[in-house]
Amino acid sequence: MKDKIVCITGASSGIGWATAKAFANQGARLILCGRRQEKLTELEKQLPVETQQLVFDVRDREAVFEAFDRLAKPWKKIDVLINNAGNAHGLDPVHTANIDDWDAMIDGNVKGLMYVTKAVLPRMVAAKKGHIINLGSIAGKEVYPNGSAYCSSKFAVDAFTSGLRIDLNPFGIRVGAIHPGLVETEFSEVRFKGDSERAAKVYQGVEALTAEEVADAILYMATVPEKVTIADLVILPTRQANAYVQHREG
Ligand code: NDP
Ligand code: 8X3
Repeated sequence: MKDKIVCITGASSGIGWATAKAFANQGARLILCGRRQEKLTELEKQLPVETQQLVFDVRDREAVFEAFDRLAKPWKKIDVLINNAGNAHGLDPVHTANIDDWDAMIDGNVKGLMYVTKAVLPRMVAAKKGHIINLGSIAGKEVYPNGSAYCSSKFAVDAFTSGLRIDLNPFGIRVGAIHPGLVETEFSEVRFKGDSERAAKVYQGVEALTAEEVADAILYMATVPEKVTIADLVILPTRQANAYVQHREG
């Protein structure tokens, strides 16, 4: 990873933040993306490597392309793109769900990931080199109650990842996805719109994964020999059997 350019979306929190640290420890140069510039600056101060910040909302198509256009030439040669930005909004049955929540999830988790990929791809294709790692979810493998829209967004990430791997196969560009189960981050705070008590309950008694454990798995995906592609990696807390079965203590 030494001196490789690694671009991480959603670096301002959780899995993205931990992934930035893991790759920085291996000497990668990092492009850190997110909407909260102050968080990206806080992270940058803790990293012993060269970094660039790109502040944009992945849902804003023009902002995405402008941000990558603005990068100085040497930074445009991205070796690894980690499409991590995303969130759940709400946990509701279809008939009572808020349509704005649906828009946020489909526009961010699906279209946003596709826009960023499209912005980064031309140079990878020209160089016949590169690696794209998408953050899916166990929610993109199985549907759980009240999660239809979030699960749909992550099923779409899974499908897009498979399609991308097919399309990029002639160019030797590696494409894979990691699908975590419960990871204790800001994720549930965002899902429940700041209701910390409800968010904390999601992780009670299940020994959820940490963001660092997921980051280590992403680093593994990125550091296997170039002839190897980890196409699909599901990572769960041991107490979680699938998207909707968790053994809770206490
Ligand atoms: P966090 O809420 O801690 O982090 C989400 C990150 O995504 C933040 O950095 C946020 O940055 C960024 N982000 C969200 N929406 C946008 C947007 N519209 N534009 C730009 N950036 C955005 O959650 P996690 O770290 O847990 O989640 C990271 C990824 O992992 C997501 O794709 C999530 O779906 C997935 N995942 C999470 C699991 C979990 O249990 N936590 C399990 C499986 C998958 P900012 O707000 O600064 O823009
Ligand atoms: C996040 C994991 O189970 O809350 O993708 O959907 S879950």
